[in-house]
Amino acid sequence: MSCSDRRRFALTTPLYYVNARPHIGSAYTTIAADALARYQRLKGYEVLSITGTDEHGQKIQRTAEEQNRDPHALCNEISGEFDALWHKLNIHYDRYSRTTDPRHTAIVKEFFARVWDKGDIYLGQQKGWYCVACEEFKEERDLLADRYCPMHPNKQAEWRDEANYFFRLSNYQAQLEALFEENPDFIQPASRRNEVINFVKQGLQDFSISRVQLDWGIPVPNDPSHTLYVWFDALLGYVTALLDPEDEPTLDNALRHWWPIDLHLIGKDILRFHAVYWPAMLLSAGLPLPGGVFGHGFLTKDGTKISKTIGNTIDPHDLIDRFGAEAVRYYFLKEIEFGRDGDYNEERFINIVNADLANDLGNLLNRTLKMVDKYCGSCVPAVNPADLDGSFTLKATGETLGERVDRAYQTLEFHTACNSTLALIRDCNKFIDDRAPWTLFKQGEQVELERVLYSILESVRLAAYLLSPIIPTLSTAIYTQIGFEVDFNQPETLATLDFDRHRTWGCLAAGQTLGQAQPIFRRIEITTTEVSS
Ligand code: ME8
Repeated sequence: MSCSDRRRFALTTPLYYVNARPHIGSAYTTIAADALARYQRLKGYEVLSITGTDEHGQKIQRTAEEQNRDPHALCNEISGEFDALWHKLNIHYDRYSRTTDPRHTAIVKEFFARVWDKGDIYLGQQKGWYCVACEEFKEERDLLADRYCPMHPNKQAEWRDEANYFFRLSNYQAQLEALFEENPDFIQPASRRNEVINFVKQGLQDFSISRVQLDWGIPVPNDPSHTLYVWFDALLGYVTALLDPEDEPTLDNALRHWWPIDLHLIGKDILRFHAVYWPAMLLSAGLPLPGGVFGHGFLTKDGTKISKTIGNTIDPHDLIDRFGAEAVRYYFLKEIEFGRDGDYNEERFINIVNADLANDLGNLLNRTLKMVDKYCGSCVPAVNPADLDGSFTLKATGETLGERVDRAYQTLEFHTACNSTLALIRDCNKFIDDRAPWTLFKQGEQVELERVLYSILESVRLAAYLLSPIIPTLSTAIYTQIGFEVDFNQPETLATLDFDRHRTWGCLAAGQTLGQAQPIFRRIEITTTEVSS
């Protein structure tokens, strides 16, 4: 997804339902959003990263009823659980939007009034099959046998026949088609774009934006016997998030600084809401449209979507407690091509983080620092990278890596960013075997020895820099051991690292005093319970 020219970048995760504790699927989107936000900060962009919770609607009301709980108490508890997980996963968000915030109600009312004044809302009769788990009406032909929902195969759609307010989506058919035509990147990846274009081509139908048998939500401003449909309310949570804490909750205040948002990062399940309904609502209210929507794939377990409603979840706390936040962040971004579905497999998880983080990256750093210490004193060898000829293949690969990884982050190909960087690290391991620094030392080839060790050390540094949006704590450990004073988890300290210099091979300065060599990532030992669980 290309960023606009302004040196500012605002992005959102979905606002997650609070019907159940967060699972690894919610974490997946938020990890990706955090990696992208961190990359933009590394580039010197001012970033606003938004997440939060979607707390109204029938799904939440029913969950509270089933648990015999006050919905407010349920929302507070589960919203707090999401927040706690983001801290544990080392996710830095700037705004946490909760749709039960009274300021949000003010924004929704003002927005509704604009759409009402435009003449895009009318009272009609809604008949159809409703999936409460999706909070969405479904065409009968899209449901499974006995009207079970394909997204939640354990939930049956329910028949509804009631008076609802409708939004005139059909008015926006031509404008949406023009939007997709003129902005081919508006919906990413291309497969999702085609899906949406085909849907719109079939002809857009108005959708209902109120419910009558629902208390838990925002009353329709000019008819409080209706409650606003949860999606109409929830999408506006992105706008409420833009208010500064001291602002009066008005649309003007919310939209003044950060609107339009550059990117909505979502799963493919909620693509239609973001790529069709949302732009139409914004067009109706006369507001500029977001930069784009990226709909990633599903994490599956044994081929079925991992879902709170289905109940086949993987507890992210358990993964983090056993393997650490860095391993979890790395595995999901490296292993699954962003945009495609990916099945979770614990044995593969362990093998990948052991191979990449413990063996290839961690051991390489440790071995290299020990050799530098032994053969060159504890400083970066006095080498001018310009003097390294074509036999230093690491230099040639390293010199193009920054560009390649930049493209990968811009297009949200996190797996490519990881794979390209790890390829350089694997080349380093091979380079050590080929050049055998210990033999160069014995032969008294000090100049060549220093060149070899410099090339490796500089490649590890570059890899740590480029992976810092994904594994910030490991990257900090590597940078510290190479002698920098920086913490990739502290956005303020990033200003001390010039992006163009640090993403370029050859930036390491001769004579820099190295830190203490210490293992950065402990190998995960496979136990039979871990593999079989
Ligand atoms: O849809 N694999 O909330 P939600 C990958 N409240 N990502 C997954 C996933 C999986 N198995 N399961 C969930 C809602 N996700 C609305 C959003 S926005 C204004 C309102 C992620 O809690 C993915 O990002 O059901 C998906 O779109 C989102 O969680 C759905 O979260």
